[in-house]
Amino acid sequence: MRFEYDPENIFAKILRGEIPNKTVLETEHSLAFEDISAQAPVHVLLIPKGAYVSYDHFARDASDAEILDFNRAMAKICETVGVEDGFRAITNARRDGVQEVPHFHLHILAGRPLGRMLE
Ligand code: IU
Repeated sequence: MRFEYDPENIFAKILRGEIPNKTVLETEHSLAFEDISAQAPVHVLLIPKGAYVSYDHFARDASDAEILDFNRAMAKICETVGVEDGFRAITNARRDGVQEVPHFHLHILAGRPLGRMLE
């Protein structure tokens, strides 16, 4: 699989500081911020700072340090935003996954019953 990263995508602009964001957490290799169109009381997007298009791209090409940082950031967010009653973490990829922004991001949703996703 060949991944082509578009440096003009909106999350790349956020990472370059060209567009403001409501930061939840920033680490060496990752950034988390509030989704602009929240689907739940908690709707955080966690992204790597590296130029990865999708989860499979990130999981294949990111360094161990980036992958560890991303996962620890995920745990830190869960500790700080209130997910005692549960949460959903999802990522969309490419056309069939209906990915709108072509920079890998994990949606973290919580704060209300989220319903069944898969039957
Ligand atoms: P998706 O997984 O690529 O389909 O979702 C992209 C998300 O990015 C979506 O939930 C948007 O509300 C969110 N988003 C944002 O937080 N800020 C923006 O400027 C834009 C999209 I454009």
